[in-house]
Amino acid sequence: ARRVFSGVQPTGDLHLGNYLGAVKRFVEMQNNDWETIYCIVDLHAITVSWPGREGMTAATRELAAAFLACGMDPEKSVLFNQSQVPAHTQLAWIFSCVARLGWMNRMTQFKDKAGKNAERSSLGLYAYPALQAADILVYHATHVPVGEDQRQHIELTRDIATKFNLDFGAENFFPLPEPMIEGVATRVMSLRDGSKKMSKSDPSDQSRINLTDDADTIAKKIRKAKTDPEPLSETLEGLEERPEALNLVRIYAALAETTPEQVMAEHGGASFSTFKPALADLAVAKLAHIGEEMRRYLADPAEIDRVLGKGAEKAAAIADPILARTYDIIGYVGSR
Ligand code: AQP
Repeated sequence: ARRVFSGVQPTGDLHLGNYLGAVKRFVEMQNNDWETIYCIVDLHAITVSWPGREGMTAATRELAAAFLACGMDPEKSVLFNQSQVPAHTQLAWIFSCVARLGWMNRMTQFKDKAGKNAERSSLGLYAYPALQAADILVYHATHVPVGEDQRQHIELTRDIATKFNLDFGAENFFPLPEPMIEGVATRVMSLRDGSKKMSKSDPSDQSRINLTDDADTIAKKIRKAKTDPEPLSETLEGLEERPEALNLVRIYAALAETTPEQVMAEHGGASFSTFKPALADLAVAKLAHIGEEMRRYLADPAEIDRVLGKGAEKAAAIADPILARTYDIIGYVGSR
């Protein structure tokens, strides 16, 4: 069976990187006969800081609205928030007894997010990848569509599955999930710095396009995006040393659902004063309605909560029996 799981943190507005690297692909897979489970990972969202009670609730509803506005269909995909399905945390404990400290110490996202002051980071930030492994494996998911930044965590998930199966004598119990890091937009870069990924936590709002930005804001951010003074080269190879230009070409290709080669065939040699407006028009056509749709969903928060509650029931119906089998494998009294 092909079962897809992926999660997104409710930690602020979704940006173009989250959209092209994750959510747009979630919707494509949903519409292509995969069994799809998509989770708002609210437990992960407090590993760095807490946005306050109202903030937490609002961020979760906003992310649900963004998913729905992007075309996620709760009849086709299981859509829910993580804290409503306790099996995630229950399996995470077991995985934190399987994962080795040496493995966790190698996680680059922890190093990036903890910064210089690792001693003051939460235990949750450190243990995050074990919970992420549980998120995926509690569904026996086989495929995980994510951006490039998540590759190492999916590899860790495979290591945890392998070691659990071996140590507990449960051959092939947990599948080894495949990361699906595909397409031209697996790592969308900042609009201000071609060497940094586009990120929610970048202090500059000019560095990213948010799905809530209106048409004017989207167009303005693209017109102001950092580039070098040269026009586009004739071929894609010519952009190798020009990360900002390459990023814009890749964004164009992803939005137009074509290849960077095709974009260069059409726009190669163009100056940025013609390429940027073309990209701005395309981005507005593809993105501006998402913000409007989001606002429409957010006008009825009770309906969003109902969708998430129903999704959580469906999720638990898959996860609970897998957790029960895990307990049985371990030999916990009460599970046999
Ligand atoms: N720049 C990106 N390009 C392509 N894909 C990206 N993703 C994130 N940034 C890019 C993918 O989006 C999904 C959801 O991400 P997340 O919210 O779980 O986590 P994140 O990676 O923490 O998002 P940010 O924006 O990068 O937040 P901060 O600033 O907190 O680090 C994932 O599939 C991710 O790969």
